Amino acid sequence: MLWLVLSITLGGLSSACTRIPERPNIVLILADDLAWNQLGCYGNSFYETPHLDALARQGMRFTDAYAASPICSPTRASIMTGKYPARLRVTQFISPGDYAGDAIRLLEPDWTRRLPLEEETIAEALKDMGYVTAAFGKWHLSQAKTPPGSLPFNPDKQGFDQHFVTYKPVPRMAREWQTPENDAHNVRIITEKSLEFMEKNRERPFFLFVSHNSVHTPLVEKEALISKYRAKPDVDAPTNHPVIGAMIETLDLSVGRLLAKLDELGMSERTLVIFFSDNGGLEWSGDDGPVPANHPLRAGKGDLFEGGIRVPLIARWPTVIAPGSVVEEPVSSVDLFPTLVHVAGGAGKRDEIDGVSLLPLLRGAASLDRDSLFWHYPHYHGSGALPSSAVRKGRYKLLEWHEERVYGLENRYELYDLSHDLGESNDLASSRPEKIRELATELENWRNSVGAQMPERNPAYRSAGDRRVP
Ligand SMILES: [Ca+2]
Repeated sequence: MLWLVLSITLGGLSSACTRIPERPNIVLILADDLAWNQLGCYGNSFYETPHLDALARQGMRFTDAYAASPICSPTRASIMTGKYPARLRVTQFISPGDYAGDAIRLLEPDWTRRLPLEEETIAEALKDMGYVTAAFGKWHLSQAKTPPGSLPFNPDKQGFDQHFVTYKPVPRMAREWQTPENDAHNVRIITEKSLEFMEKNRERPFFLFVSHNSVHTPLVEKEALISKYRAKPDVDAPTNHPVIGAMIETLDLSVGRLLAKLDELGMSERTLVIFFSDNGGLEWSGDDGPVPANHPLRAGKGDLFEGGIRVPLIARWPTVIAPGSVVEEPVSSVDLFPTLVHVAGGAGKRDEIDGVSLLPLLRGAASLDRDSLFWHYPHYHGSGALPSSAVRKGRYKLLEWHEERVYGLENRYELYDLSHDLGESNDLASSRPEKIRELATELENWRNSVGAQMPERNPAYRSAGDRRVP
């Protein structure tokens, strides 16, 4: 109670004297399957994202930000807890069909199909620090994606005072979405609940998690908006998709509405706004097979190549972040938990979690006290991605393929120098054996340290099969 009285007193002082730092409001906006290359501020000239581009101009843009997983649920679990998906054992999206049968080389481990309630979430941590908390939109951390089945593991069981869970639309309703009134990917309802929450909680620090279902498939939007992108001169370029353009514009408009509300309420200065994506873009099919939708990055959602894991990250906090900052230090979704606790006035490092606070970067530091980032995906994915692990250390990135590891095959490792080879096209594995040994050892030590579950040899496996199609 004494603490509460003190904080109310300090809050009163700070509104009278703007020089005293206040605990900021926090708005975390998460896009679904938005690719690194799909925003204007990340170099895209086809998609229109004026509000996100302005957010980057007013704040900080990260060039080397990563999702801790190439798919939805594990990254979301890492955001909530600051822990690697491998440590949580939430390593696959919830829930795919099981890969089994005699054409599959590896059996996947028995992973956890929900975020266990005993894990401390960022909402619980901030709530304990006096924040009011809300989650609106996609959750995807329980086996059932929407109520009533999802209720036992919904956000209200994980520290969120208010919540509203949405899920992507069902494909058979596609015709209905083409009407002007539609809200196919729930962007409007998620946005309106967020605006209302900010309005109602303007007098106290809040943590608002705006978790969109867009731009995940199915690819649908209002016809009028799609037509605008169909009419663009460069619509035939392989990475340009008119429906995704329309979906991204809708998402960007939502961000604009949230930022306008912060301005209207006079809260922009004391609000940290973060925009992030949960994994890379899904590669769609063109006339000649999969389209390199994440170009210049290799592959897409499901893969540990850069296209699957490197994502946009923008942070704006006017009293702390210098406008127009660009940060090249590699950062991960596991860093959001310690960062938000740190900016709220707590400790920047907790022993039990994997991430580190990004507050030094937000304040202008060029780098963090951390050498390496890790990924572990012991699963197959519908995109054709195969079980793999990866480590990034400085300019180098090592990938390890588990089929090759388990069966003692060649080409178990691939090594890339991202400073010269962003597209991961020049494998250095045969020319840099000492680097392979160093990074492979580091990767294996990390897997052991977090108790990573490993895929195992499938005794029923009979066929060499096609390596890319499990
Ligand atoms: Ca996703």
